[in-house]
Amino acid sequence: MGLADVVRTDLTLLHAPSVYDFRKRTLILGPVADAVPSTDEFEMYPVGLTSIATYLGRNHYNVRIVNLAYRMLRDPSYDVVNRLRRMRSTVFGIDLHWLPHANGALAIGELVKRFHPRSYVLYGGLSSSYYHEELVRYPFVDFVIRGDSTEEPCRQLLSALRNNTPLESVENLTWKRKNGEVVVNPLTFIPTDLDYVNVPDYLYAVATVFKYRSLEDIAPYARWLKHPTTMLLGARGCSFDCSVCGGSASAYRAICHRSSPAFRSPEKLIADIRAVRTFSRGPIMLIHDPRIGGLGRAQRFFDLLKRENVPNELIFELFFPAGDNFFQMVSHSVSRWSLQISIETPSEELRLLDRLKFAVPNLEIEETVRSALAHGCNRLDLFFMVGLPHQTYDDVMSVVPYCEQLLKLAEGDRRLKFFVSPLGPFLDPGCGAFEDPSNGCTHFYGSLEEHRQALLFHTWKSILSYETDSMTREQIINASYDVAASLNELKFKHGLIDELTYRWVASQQASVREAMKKVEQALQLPEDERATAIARIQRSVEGANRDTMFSKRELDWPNDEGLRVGGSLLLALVNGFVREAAYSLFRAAGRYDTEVYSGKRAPVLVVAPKRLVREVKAS
Ligand code: B12
Ligand code: SF4
Repeated sequence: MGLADVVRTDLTLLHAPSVYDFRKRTLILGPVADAVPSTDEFEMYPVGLTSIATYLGRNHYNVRIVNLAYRMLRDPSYDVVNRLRRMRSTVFGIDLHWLPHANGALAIGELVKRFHPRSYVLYGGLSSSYYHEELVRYPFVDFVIRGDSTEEPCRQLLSALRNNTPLESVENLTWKRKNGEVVVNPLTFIPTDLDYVNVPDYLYAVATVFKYRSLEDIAPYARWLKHPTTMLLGARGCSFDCSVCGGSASAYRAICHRSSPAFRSPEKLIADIRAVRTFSRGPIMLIHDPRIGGLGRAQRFFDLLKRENVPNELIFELFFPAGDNFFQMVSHSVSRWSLQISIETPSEELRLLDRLKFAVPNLEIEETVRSALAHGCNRLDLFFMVGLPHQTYDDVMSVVPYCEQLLKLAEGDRRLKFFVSPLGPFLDPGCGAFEDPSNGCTHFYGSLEEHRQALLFHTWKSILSYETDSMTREQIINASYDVAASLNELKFKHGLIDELTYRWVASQQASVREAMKKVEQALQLPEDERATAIARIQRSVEGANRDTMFSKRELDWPNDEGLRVGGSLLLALVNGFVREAAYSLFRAAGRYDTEVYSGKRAPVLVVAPKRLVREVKAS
């Protein structure tokens, strides 16, 4: 005990880029990140890293988050190897939550182990949980913690390592004995609700800017400082079962053994909004349809929201139709609000076949749009997807006339925004379409290692992990660019985008098609000429992944007023500072594990994962 305990970092959480050496490789990963705030290196870390850090902090462990992907993107000369070499930590935790990190996350783990052979390397996240047995067999991996809620198992692990107690008692842990034997501890930590921890904990993140003197280590994504959209996590898990989603009800049953979502209570969501307001005037997005936990919960949330008088814009998702009653409730509770609706396809039949959201007649979608706009929705984003099972090229192209029809119904209302993007780069492991080919998809990569290697191909023609019963990979790519070009025209024609945006997207589309052609031609060259030819075209390929379906600026919120530094933020920082000082005293006194989870655990599912997926499908 003493000073060494106070300063030692117990856990360093590292977020890797999608491809480790993306700065050196020619890559056209495809327009896979157009619809999310981050770039195609997926520099956004899982929100749960902040909840792990804050939960462990309350138990007096020192935890630090370092967003390596963001650092590498921001600064082309950022020396990641040197940075890793200089770090000190008992455990290095790496998120492999999204499978597109398979390459970067494994490379970072390998480097960490090389520089710190006596430290432990831990992985976690949905993909890690799916591939835990394969993952733990890599020589540089010591531990995988499975499940959607790992704050308490992480504490148990740090406690076991500190006190040298048996690892068999750490919930959700997959690990190796000294002789290499793999041990899979039961997945028993499945909290029934999400109130035991702050998630996301933005104030933890802000406080650590001062503790570790780095804003860049903790920044969520490249454009965040200019466009600080924040989010509230309504639940872990989902009650829907879309066949292409690795976060569907059946996927959570199989991967996390969760039988129903863990919801965050309305009271906690309001507390989260208060925390965000201390530093941001920007929009706040609630993840998941507020109604999936029942109408009573939604009503309570909106009642509390009304009392808060929140000036920030609130963005809600909808998974099924809503009418006048719902929108009345929303508009009475918050002054500015918007909607995001992913109907994925205008085909009613496909939505039903693929078990998607809005598996209802189009008339109900149109009525939802009408009602939302009539009740003052500030902006309504509609998302469509390319590459769905059973979806033909013509189905994809039908997105454009459908958008035109919606515009006509809404009398050209410019609050309507349309977005289309392909499903990719990978089919989510655990989703119905991945687990069972009768759902209409064939995937080319099954194991984690295959996905890791796939990310090294030069274009998304080979990286894309699947084809469907109705389109090959090449057809999915062509359909993506064709529908995006048509939609760009439509948006310009109806004044939904300005001329600059229209021209920019059109020129990006032309460049990416040209770049794809050049790379494909170079790949046909004899092996000894190939590398030089690829290096030569590297420059023209730069930026080819960006703004090809639409401009990222179209996703920005116009009244995004950015970060603010006011009295309440300063108060929160002082609180954070006092709290950290108190934790240090506890650490110096050797007092750990004082706020152990005492809430409910969901019953453990005992059926083998693959069978479960099939059972859910059959039912
Ligand atoms: C919200 C969300 C987003 C948000 C991101 C929020 C965020 N920063 O976390 C946005 C919209 C930006 C997003 C983007 C993407 N998403 Co998304 N997303 C979701 C969604 C709807 C909810 C996620 C959720 O509930 N998280 C809560 C829990 C599960 O995670 P958590 O609290 O962050 O972390 C806990 C655990 O995961 C674990 N954990 C995580 N990391 C680590 C690390 C260690 C060391 C340990 C021990 C534990 C651990 O412990 C945490 C704390 O308990 C799911 C669908 C669903 N229903 O799950 C899809 C989902 C997770 N997304 C998915 C995908 C594919 C993506 C994209 C790659 C899509 C794309 N091509 O653009 C991008 C990646 C963006 C990036 N990284 O930059 C897939 C992932 C499938 C897979 N296995 O790969 C999902 C399952 C479904 C889907 N297709 O949308 N997503
Ligand atoms: S895509 Fe479907 S299953 Fe996945 S989180 Fe959204 S509603 Fe749930």
